[in-house]
Amino acid sequence: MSTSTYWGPDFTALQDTDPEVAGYVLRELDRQRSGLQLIASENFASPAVLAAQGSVLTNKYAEGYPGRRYYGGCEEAIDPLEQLAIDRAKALFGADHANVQPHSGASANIAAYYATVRPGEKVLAMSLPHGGHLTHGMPVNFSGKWFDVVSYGVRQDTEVIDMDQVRELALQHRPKLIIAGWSAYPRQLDFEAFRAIADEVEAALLCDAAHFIGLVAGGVHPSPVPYCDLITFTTHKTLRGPRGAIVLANERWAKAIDKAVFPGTQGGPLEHVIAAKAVALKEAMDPAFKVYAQRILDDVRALADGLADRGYRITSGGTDTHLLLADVTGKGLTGAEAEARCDAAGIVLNKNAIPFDTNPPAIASGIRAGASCVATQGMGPDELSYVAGLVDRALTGSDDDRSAVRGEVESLVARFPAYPDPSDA
Ligand code: DSN
Repeated sequence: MSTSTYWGPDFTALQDTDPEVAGYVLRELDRQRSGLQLIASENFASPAVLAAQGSVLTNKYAEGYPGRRYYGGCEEAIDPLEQLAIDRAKALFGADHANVQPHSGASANIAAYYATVRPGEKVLAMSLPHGGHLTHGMPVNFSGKWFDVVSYGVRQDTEVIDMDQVRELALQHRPKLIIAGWSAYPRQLDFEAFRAIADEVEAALLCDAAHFIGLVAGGVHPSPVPYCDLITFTTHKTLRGPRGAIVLANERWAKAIDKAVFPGTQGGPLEHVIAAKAVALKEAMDPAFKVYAQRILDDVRALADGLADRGYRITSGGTDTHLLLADVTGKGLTGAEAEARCDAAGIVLNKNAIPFDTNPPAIASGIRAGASCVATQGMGPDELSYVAGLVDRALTGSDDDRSAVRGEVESLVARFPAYPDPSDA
């Protein structure tokens, strides 16, 4: 094995070869460092994760699975590396089986559909306007076009999923696949109840755990693994890894999901990303990750309380995940206006539909905010209580107020830097 410390990626080479691209990388780094990142689906992957992803592993084709490849040259490093990622995923989540090849959450869900249903068959999933994902049956997505999707939602009075409605719809429509999972919902799911309903109608049960899987890894959220046939999740949200996804399966669905990922819906796996997933899984196995996961919950609750104290309606009355949805209409704003005002103050979050929203999705009546990034930076509940005040001033103040808030945001993030420069230490 080479003893050289030179291993390929070289930022100076990038600057020499393509200063424009290098410039955009630095601009984005600067943007991530100088603002408050509250987008619930984002996080800051560690330098170790970034290094694995930016490695020479990108050069290798490896269609197939460890020990069963369609290309030579995989035995030395690629096979044991992918197996390591698989073993870590199984160990971390106590799963029978893991497939670490999906390129994204949507790809993982496509594979899950491919394994469980045929075009035209019935699927029961959460409605997008109530917090579901576009791959859960949105009419302009493959899921809505190719499958007969029936949607369940939240109750209007509680804004919590109505499990009686889920059961009634399942009994009425007899879906082949039921999806438990969401993109914008602040509460935990009742996996046991979903399992009972799936068993009653003999449906496969998929959990789309993309948002909350890091909380599961950190032991602060119930695990879907004992109850669900398939669990898809992205690796870059609360799990804090690279962009990409993993599917877990029970023994019954293991072969079907492997065939569905490759050759069913993907070609060559991205082994550099799989390496970065392996690093993230190792980081999530460290006891420090449990502390991190708890900090996310403490932080988002402080933010929710701070906003509620200032007159914002937090949907469902609070949160027990890493995100909150706040109705901003009580302040005379739409979600789009709120997003733009926060942006002007250096606070990055997104407009979001709230349940039973009367505004169209591109306008929306709410904002979604998550604490994964700020918790990675080491901010705690005290800082998030302060952030609630900054958000309120950004939303309700003047342009001058937003400039002042931007200055305070810069001071705050300077105390909790993302990607601190080791040479500054
Ligand atoms: N688009 C992601 C989110 O922001 O929730 C989910 O894929």
